[in-house]
Amino acid sequence: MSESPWQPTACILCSQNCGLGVQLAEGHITRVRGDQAHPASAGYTCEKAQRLDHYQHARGRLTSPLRRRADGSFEEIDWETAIREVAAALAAVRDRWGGDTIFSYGGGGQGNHLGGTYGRATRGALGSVYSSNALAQEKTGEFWVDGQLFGRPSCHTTPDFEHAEVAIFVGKNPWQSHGFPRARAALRAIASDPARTLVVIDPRRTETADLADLHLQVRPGTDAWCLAALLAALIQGGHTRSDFLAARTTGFDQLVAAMATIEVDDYAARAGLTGVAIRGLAARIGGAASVAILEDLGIQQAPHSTLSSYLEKLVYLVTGNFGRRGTMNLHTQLGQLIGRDRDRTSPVGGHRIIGGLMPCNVIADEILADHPKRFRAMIVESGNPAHSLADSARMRQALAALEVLVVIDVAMTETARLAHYVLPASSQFEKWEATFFNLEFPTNVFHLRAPLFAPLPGTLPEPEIHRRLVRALGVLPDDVMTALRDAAALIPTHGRGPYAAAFFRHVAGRKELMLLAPVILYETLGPTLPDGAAAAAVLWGLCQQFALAHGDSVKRAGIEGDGPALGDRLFDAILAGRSGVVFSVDDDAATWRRLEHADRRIHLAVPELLAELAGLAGEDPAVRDPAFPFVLAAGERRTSTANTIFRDPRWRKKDAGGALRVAPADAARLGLTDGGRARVTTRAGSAVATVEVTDTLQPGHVTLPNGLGLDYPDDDGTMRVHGVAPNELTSSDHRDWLAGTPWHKHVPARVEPA
Ligand SMILES: Nc1nc2c(c(=O)[nH]1)N[C@H]1C(S)=C(S)[C@@H](COP(=O)(O)OP(=O)(O)OC[C@H]3O[C@@H](n4cnc5c(=O)[nH]c(N)nc54)[C@H](O)[C@@H]3O)O[C@H]1N2
Ligand SMILES: Nc1nc2c(c(=O)[nH]1)N[C@H]1C(S)=C(S)[C@@H](COP(=O)(O)OP(=O)(O)OC[C@H]3O[C@@H](n4cnc5c(=O)[nH]c(N)nc54)[C@H](O)[C@@H]3O)O[C@H]1N2
Ligand code: SF4
Ligand SMILES: [Mo]
Repeated sequence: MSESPWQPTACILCSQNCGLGVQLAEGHITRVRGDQAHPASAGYTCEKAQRLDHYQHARGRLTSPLRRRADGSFEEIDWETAIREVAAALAAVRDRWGGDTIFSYGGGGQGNHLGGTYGRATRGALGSVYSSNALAQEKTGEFWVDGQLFGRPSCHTTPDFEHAEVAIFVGKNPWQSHGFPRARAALRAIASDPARTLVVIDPRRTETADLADLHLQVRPGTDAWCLAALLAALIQGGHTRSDFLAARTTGFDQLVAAMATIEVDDYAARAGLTGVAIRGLAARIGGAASVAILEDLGIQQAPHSTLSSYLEKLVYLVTGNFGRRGTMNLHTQLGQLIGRDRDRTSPVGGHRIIGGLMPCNVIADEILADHPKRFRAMIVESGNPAHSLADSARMRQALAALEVLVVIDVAMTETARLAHYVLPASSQFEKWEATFFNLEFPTNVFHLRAPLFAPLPGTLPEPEIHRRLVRALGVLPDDVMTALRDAAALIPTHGRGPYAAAFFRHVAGRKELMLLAPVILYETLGPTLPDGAAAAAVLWGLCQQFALAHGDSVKRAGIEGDGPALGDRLFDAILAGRSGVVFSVDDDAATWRRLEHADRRIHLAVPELLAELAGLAGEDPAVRDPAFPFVLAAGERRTSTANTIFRDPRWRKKDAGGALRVAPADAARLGLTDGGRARVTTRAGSAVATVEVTDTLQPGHVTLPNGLGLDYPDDDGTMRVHGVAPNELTSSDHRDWLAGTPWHKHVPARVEPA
């Protein structure tokens, strides 16, 4: 086998998208290393990237559009038929029930967001207005809090762990899950520096906790008490920054009043901690020159989730750890991951829609309700809601009740099996791809990846799928397309100036056309782009918008030009920079300019959450239903998990079956042994898993990994399910009252030998 030269690409397994160099042979990715030229990851990778060929070369890749027959089986159809029928079926739902009854889900996973931008054009052509994705089962509570504090849910903060004196992780295990650049290297650097402090708040002694200077081993689900105690200790101990609070915030008095009655020792005890430990942490934070904090699923998917996000943010805000190096900042974004709009509500249940995202836990209700505006059709792209959303049984029932379900995926997923039409996508290494996980400050990086392989025969990249759907829906105005094509023809001789002028004249400002803009750009500008990079055309529009809004940040990144020329140069740099490019370098004051409240201040008091906070006094988090005495964390990140991006179970070197982790005392009491089998039962379901006995867990706490329970063909072609699908065990009503986010980390459960 002769291998190709090293080629630049990126890892698609988590939001870091580390730059990679890969070698290829006979359609396989044979060697993988970190790409030193990538401006953010700079050669860093974790062990999982070595296994990427299991994604590229999985068995059971889809190679033809499929149509479901009346008996539930699928037949292969050609692309022309598929596009014509899908467009007609969706248009029929639009005409009969309204475009707002066509719901869309997904649009990208950990490594692929380019396709999702084109999906917006299909939605625009259909008048579809409701959508969601995985962010609405983890991050929308945090986004809502950001909206209250900073002005809009899209005001997203990023921690500067590279420079922070104190780094705090709340319900986050970055050793395994990463979540910021070069995570393990950054953690080691903090841990080995005596002047810096690594703090972990987690019920489990995680790999990150093992490195930490301070591990607050909270009782599962009690972070609201822990963080309230910490905040009270900061305020009562005089560790707040009054100059910062006076100059930059409003509402601090209301916080002080809300905190006045909180007994630090009492709240700490309810969280399984001591007042001494909480006060010690408060003093360390108060005395630090800089503190950065990252929260994740451990609080976002546990009781009082939105309140916990709020309290976590108040910890850094009341101590003035915001808007400076080593603290928290508001970063630039080349493409918005979420909508900028303030809240709307869902059509049936009136549930809060945050950042444009429908709460995932109510999607089934919004389909199954007897209501004129229930969702009748759904487009799912690069997401597997029948597996990844709460209460799989009910989700399957809802998906089966749709008049039209269209799934765009690389594999025959649990969701695709319920579809009327399945459209096979080219893999993420067979097309131009990129993500909008560009979340860093002050230096922010975007990476456009070139394809490594030709598309698998029978598959199409999403931009082409959406172009064909939009065409079949007949919404592109001929005169506009002709004008733009004529202007594009001048690009070789006149540059993109005339094209930009034509685009601004014919498309910009016309709402119905702006919705279709990705496909308009793809069809007209796309063919002029080098190396067949037509799918990058949508980025031209984003670069223009970005340069207009953040011209100084673009220039600081070393890109020159003025007006539309600056956006053009940025676009050219992205097209040329195969290892990723710095597109934005912020100045120190940038965070303050990004505050979206009219008074440019941070609004500390959030009445809804202060009311919830007051309720903590009367709640005893230790109370459990005797029928379900355990807390099951359903979906832990491990070295052997990567969402459902790998369907091939052979990628797992360790923990192949996805063990149920159990504390030694519980194992002894229940007669469970390491490697034995246990049954775990919740209100929603029951499953049997292999047991791993581990002293990293507290008694009463058990965990299962995320991403397992997928089926995959054996050597002889028989389908076999590997491990437990966590959402067979979760319930959709077990969720946050405000954001609707699920409490997957806190599922009441019973465990017994099997
Ligand atoms: N290896 C790997 N990495 C991944 C992924 C993957 O599948 N595999 N997925 C990616 C994705 S999509 C995401 S969203 C991130 C998620 O990344 P994380 O949020 O770090 O992942 P989890 O392991 O789900 O949960 C984090 C921690 O929460 C703790 N926890 C559980 N209950 C509680 C609680 O009540 N309170 C507190 N304070 N902590 C609690 C758990 O012990 C765990 O250590 O990971 C990303 N990275
Ligand atoms: N119980 C429980 N449930 C959870 C979690 C948990 O901790 N516990 N974690 C949650 C979290 S944080 C997340 S982010 C979600 C993740 O779950 P999902 O949002 O469902 O996303 P992924 O598992 O990343 O996989 C998405 C799909 O993309 C497909 N795919 C891969 N490449 C391409 C491509 O190029 N084009 C197309 N069209 N499709 C492609 C894959 O085959 C897969 O079906 O799961 C959530 N579900
Ligand atoms: S899984 Fe995440 S941290 Fe590991 S190599 Fe891939 S992108 Fe980087
Ligand atoms: Mo996630």
